[in-house]
Amino acid sequence: MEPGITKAQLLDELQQENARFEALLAAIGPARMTQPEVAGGWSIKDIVAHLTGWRRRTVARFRAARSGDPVTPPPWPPELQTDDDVNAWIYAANRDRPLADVLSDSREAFQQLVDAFSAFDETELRDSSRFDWLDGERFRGASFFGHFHDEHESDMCAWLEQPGDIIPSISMKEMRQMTEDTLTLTLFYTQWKAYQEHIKEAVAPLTAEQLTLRAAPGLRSIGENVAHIIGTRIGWFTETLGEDGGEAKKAWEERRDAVRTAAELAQALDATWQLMADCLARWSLADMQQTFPDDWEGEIVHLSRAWVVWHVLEHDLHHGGEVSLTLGMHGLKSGFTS
Ligand code: NI
Repeated sequence: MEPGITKAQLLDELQQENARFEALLAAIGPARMTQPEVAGGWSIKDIVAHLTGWRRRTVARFRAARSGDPVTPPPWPPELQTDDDVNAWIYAANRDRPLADVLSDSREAFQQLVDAFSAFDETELRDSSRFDWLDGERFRGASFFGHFHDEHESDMCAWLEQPGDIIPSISMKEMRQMTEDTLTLTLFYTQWKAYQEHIKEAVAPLTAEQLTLRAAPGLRSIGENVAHIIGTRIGWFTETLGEDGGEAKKAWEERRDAVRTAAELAQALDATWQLMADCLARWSLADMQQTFPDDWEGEIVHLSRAWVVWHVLEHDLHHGGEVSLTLGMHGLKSGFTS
């Protein structure tokens, strides 16, 4: 380990590097990970499998350094000598595997790496003679993402920035400069949008009759749940926080008691998402901390913008779950119900 850093710092660096890697994968999204020919004929899934393959060798080496046992041989045949041969083997072994398995392997291998380091104490980590394959080279957290940064990150980012990107995303250069807090928030917001897209896709094809389906007589129907999600977004952002709801609010409130079609609900989900996304992009940390009075069953409470954002997010998830359950109960399968 590099002199001057502690074991805690090393583990922290590893987690930060991994959070950036996961944020990049989240921004690319599963639909695009299996498209071929991103880089030299490989898909994003192939790149992830490639990184996992080599990471497993690293884990095996550190485990052997810990236990004193011989290094567990890698899964590829011992006669493969060059990196190119090994790369071709890893590619072929993973090419036809499901994306979910490849991603879960990647996460498992990262956890194994963290566990392998955690098994050493700080003095051992500083003793480079224990890690003979490193030839005395000192490492830190970022070292274990070096191959990703040097060889694959730019291809993955270029792919992300192609026109037609479904998730408007920040550039990777910006992502690298982010603090951990900002990175986590960006991930939450990006995935919140992905979640609302799932609700929208599940609801858009429904007939008027299907929108009236409910889980039990006293509960909201599918259409009522989605309308409730939309109305709640508008209520908190415009009435409590005083944002100008613009067209999103006007279009919704003009027909306050109307029964909406699936297309109207889908459109209103988009319009209210845009209203919220514009606010989230504009608000500073100080804005997020500013409070607003709200009448809570006769008692005035002071709620921060940050709390309201959390509350609307949880409200989307809560009623989105109800929509998913109701769809499933009535045999309306969609990607959202699984
Ligand atoms: Ni509610």
